[in-house]
Amino acid sequence: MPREIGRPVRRIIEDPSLITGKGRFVYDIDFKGTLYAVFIRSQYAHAKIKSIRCPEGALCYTAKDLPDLIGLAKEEALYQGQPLAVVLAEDEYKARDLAEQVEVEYEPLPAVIDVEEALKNVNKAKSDLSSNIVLEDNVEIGDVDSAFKNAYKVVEAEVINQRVIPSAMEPRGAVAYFDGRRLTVWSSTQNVFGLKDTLIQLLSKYGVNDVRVVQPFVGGAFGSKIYIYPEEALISYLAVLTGKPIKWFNTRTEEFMSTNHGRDMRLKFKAAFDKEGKLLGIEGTLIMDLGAPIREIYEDSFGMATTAARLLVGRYKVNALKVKVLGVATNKTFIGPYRGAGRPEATYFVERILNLGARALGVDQFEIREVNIIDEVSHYNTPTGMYYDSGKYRETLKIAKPFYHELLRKRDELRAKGKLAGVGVAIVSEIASFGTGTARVQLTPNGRIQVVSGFTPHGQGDATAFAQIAAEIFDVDVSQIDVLWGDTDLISHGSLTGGSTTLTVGGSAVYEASIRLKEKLLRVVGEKLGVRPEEIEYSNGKFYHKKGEMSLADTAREALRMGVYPEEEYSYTIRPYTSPYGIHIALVEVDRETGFVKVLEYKAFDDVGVVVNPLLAEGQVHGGALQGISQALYEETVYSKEGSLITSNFSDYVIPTAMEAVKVEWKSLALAKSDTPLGSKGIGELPAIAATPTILHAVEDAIGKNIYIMPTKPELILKLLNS
Ligand code: MCN
Repeated sequence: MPREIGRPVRRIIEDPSLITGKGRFVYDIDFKGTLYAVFIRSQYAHAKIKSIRCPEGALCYTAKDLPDLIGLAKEEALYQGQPLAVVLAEDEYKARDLAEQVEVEYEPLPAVIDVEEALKNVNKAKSDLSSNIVLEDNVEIGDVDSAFKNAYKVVEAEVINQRVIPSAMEPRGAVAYFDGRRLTVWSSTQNVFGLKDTLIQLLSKYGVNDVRVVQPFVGGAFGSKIYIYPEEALISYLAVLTGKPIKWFNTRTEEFMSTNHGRDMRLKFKAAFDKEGKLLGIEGTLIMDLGAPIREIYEDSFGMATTAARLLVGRYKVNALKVKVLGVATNKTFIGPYRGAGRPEATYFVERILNLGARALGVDQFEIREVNIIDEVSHYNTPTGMYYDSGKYRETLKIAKPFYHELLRKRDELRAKGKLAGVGVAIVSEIASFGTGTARVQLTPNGRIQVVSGFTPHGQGDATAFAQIAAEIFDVDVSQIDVLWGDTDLISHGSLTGGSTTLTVGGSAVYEASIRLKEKLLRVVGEKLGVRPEEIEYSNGKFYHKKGEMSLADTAREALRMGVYPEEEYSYTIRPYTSPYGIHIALVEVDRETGFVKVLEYKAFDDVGVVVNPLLAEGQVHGGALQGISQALYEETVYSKEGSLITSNFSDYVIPTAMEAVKVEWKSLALAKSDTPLGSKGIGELPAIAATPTILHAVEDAIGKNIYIMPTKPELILKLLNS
């Protein structure tokens, strides 16, 4: 029997229905008598809502008719697209027509759009704010003053990790069905248990305590479907109120305006270096534009900025750092988690500091990393309070160095032909895999093994990896394993798929539950055969003893006859998290005439410990790296100065297509394992974190100019080339 852990198994659980068009998404769920909900959204970024007039006889509800919900505007709209009211009709088109007839009287207020303006506090993003700076934090370690006193060179700059719009293929949507006692909600969410808990909190005062949330197939999320949004809660309430099934689905423009945006942090810094490029200290202010001041949201999101500040040390020996962190309210869509959530910003900032330092000192970008890198760590606490479980950082650089030199040679050949070519490097400093995960593993009477997970994967392929883990323990083919997930009825506890957690934490729960079930089954066989469990051999899905043998199906039936239920549930808690890392290297060519950037080569050297399924993990590297490249080269969120989202659909907001897709090579290093039963670390976010600075550095190297903003649009490059 082949070892299953480590085998590149195709997505046997997820793909058959998806590639034959049979996968069921929220939009495919239709009940007779469904009412369609369309939301009336604020046209203004900032306005008082003076009145809302519903069309005569329409099923129309404003915030005043509805329970208090996070994010629903009652008196003051805080961003364009904020829901104000909802209409219901028997079909989607009628509902959209009705929505257009709702009259909202606004009193426009000055919109605070630019974060620098917000800091001046002339206008406030919400009438009752005394300052737009709604949250603050400070991170300070070591002696920053003496670091600057001893500096050979001080580099000062502002680097911006721009606002991006998570662009999952499927916008958010949900269907709510109330049968008189029980509420069932199908949602394009990545957080079924969070949604269930919120709905119970909200609706128990209306007598609804029994709630089931189901996640059908979800067309991606990238962190933006973690929050519990007002729309999901409202349609659930309306299903209870009207007794009718309610369905809602965002258009792309609604999605762009009302689903959390990501990133939007900037660092104003000065950094002290010695002659060789050793980073002696960093001092600065990290400003996060939180977007709309909705307290319940921004108190959470600000954690991304405080994490970014603490992760500014990267994998380097940084002993002096002083950073003020400011959370600033504006009248734009609120910021929330987006692939990496705080770690991309941290990696971007520290990698930019190193490259700007290298350029100022005339030191090679790879060498400056060799000067500053920590050799290796084991259960290491950074001076800023982060934790790295294990890592062989210098060895990683050693492995990657020949490739860097190969790309330098290729770059120089291109340059010799008169081309603008550049090489970029970045070390990704990631922390991943958090919290608790639960799994139940059971043996069915026909000998199949069923794994139930409390996680909510939505494109990553974790279900196939779970099947591999169970198959490994039971020494059977993966095709003998069934995996279920994404339904609060299946298991009583669960966690959201985010923070690159599902394989490491959820997989460890599957692993531990499988081992415990196998031990339980050994006891059943022992009792049946009248022998001690230790005397029984197991392989290939069969228990062997000289007194007889039993298949898994026999054992399941025997267990049931004995009154032993052949299942085990296990909750695994990771303490505190894993710390994957890697170095990414790219070669780009910039077209002198048009300013277009072409990525010629891209290679990722990543260490995520044990890889359960290299095909799935590499898939994450391909998609993630392209997403990171996209932030460096294409994605730009533009607001008018009044706060209208200009880039409100895919004709204005650029994401890469197959034409821009890049061939990404992946080298899994597996030098340092985690302490989890699987020895794995998360990979879901790492490549997206690494790719942005890697590409920016390559473009900078190609054009020979410092770049402080992203994306590096052709017009920006041409301007820099001509400056
Ligand atoms: N894997 C593995 N060995 C490891 C680590 C991971 O084989 N050591 C495999 C896993 O089996 C899984 C995949 O790699 O198939 C990613 O696993 P993991 O790193 O645990 O990440 P999660 O499954 O928790 O996914 C979350 C992560 C995040 S946080 C975002 S955001 C993101 C991402 O995954 N959003 C995605 N990748 C995405 N991919 C798709 N298609 N869609 C999204 O919305």
